[in-house]
Amino acid sequence: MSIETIKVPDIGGAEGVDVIELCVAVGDQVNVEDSLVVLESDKALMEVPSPLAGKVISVSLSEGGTVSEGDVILELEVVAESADTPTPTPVADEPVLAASNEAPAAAQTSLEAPAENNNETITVPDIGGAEGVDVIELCVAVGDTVSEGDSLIVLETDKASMEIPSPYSGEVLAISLAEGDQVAEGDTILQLALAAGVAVVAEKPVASEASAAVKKTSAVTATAPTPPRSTKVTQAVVDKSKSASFYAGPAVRKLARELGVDLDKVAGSGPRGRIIKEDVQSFVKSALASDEKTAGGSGIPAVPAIDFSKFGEVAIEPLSKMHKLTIVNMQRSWLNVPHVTQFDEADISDLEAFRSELKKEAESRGVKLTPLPFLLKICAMALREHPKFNASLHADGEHMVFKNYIHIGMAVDTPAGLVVPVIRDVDKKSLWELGAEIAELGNKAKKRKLMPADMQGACFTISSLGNIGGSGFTPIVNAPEVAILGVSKMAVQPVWDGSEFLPRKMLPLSLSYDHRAVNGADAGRFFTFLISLLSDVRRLIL
Ligand code: CAO
Repeated sequence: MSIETIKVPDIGGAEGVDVIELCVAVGDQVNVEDSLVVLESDKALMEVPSPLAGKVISVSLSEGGTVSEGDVILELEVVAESADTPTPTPVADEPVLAASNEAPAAAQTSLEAPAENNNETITVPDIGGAEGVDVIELCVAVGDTVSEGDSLIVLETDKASMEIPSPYSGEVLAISLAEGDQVAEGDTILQLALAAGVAVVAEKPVASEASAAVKKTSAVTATAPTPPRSTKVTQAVVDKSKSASFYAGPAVRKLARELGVDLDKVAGSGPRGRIIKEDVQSFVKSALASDEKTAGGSGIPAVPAIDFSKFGEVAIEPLSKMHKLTIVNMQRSWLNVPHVTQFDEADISDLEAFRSELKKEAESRGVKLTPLPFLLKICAMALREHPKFNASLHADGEHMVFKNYIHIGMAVDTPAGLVVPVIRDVDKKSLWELGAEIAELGNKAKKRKLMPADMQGACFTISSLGNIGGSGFTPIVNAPEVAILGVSKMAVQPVWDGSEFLPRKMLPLSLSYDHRAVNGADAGRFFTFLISLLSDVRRLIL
């Protein structure tokens, strides 16, 4: 058995030729003429065939790198017969470096002075005596620059997943392991060209140096000094199985971080369910495909795209920015908030009588006193009385935020779309002030003069369709608020007072709430309180 170094053959004098494909990996058995690597120059694509049959024990190139004639491609462990077999040797002008345990002298010549070329062989540190431990991930490739502490490989036993960190900074020259290999303490991981100024700590060499060398039968491992088995290395081994609910190596975690993928959601297809890069890539692809197929990317089947012109004449017009924003807001609230809507009617006959009495005074003040200022005032009282409605679920999902201010949003339909200006400190304002502010904000909304600050900070919203019509609707909660009051058109209705039917002005109301934040009983109490105030506005002064 001998170790043969396979080099880049004569490639017509081209230099800096791209390595576009590595056709073999450590551990692969190759036959004569099997392609080892595919190179691409400006002019040609070249497959470099193997001149010998054998087992790949290290690969010195990586995809994306560049090479020239004479650069080392890999090392082959060649059985004696095969080595003796005359082979076409287009691979190297110079004699292939042959080395074996039986004849290490030649190899020693080139490797005996590590201090000069400053290369180090990095081996598997103390892994608690475990043997036959799976290499589940190679975290580096030939040509990579690593810093001390960077993960080189990830090992996995029945009990733990361990990252093996680099004891030194430097450049990876050759890798002696492949994913799927099994290793034990002392086995060679890779060759590192130490970074300038990095000194090898002169500690006790790994005890199993000789056996590791024999196992790999590599000229390099047979003669190069083994790295110090420092305590640091041993302690730096990280048990990943305890820190995550998934198995994934650092390279995969890095990729996931870059793509914003939550690895908890990715199914691993590697050994023992380990997540590999391809799993992350497939996850992203399917997420993108799902986003394309669904309006909100929430796994909801898409509304089919229909060519309506097949059925008759159509006009296609662009959506306004405001409309697009409304789409986003509505969908977000509708999909996030489990809605419940309760319906009731308030007898506002007395309120309407009072409002009618105030009409002249309102005119003299230049204020239009519609039912809305009363509704605002009464909602403010109800919110103060029922703090669960003047609250929001905290974004952390662990807390409720109770607000000690009462700002109420008021839905306003405008030609450009729906907007919700906010009236601040409703509880502290008079009906006249509220009436004036409703008119002012309503006008600003219709003239598109609202500033972002005018539409922020609401605790609750009123959506009134009272001047338009309808006997009831289910308003959508303006999340993160937890409730919204829908106001429909007041109508005179016969109401039984115990002895006769009386014509009463009944106002249909609907209260939608976020059932995560508010339960039905809370909503019932809030709604009843609200209705009682609307039915008897004298209570406003209590
Ligand atoms: N039932 C019957 N009549 C009602 C009513 C109700 N629930 N609410 C208001 N009205 C009456 C008012 O009293 C007024 O009548 P008068 O002119 O005879 O006094 C008339 O309807 C028009 O009121 P208004 O709309 O001018 O005033 P408002 O205070 O009720 O509302 C504002 C102000 C800015 C909210 C309103 O102009 C507006 O834009 N409404 C549209 C609301 C909307 O688009 N909602 C859609 C929400 S979609 O989620």
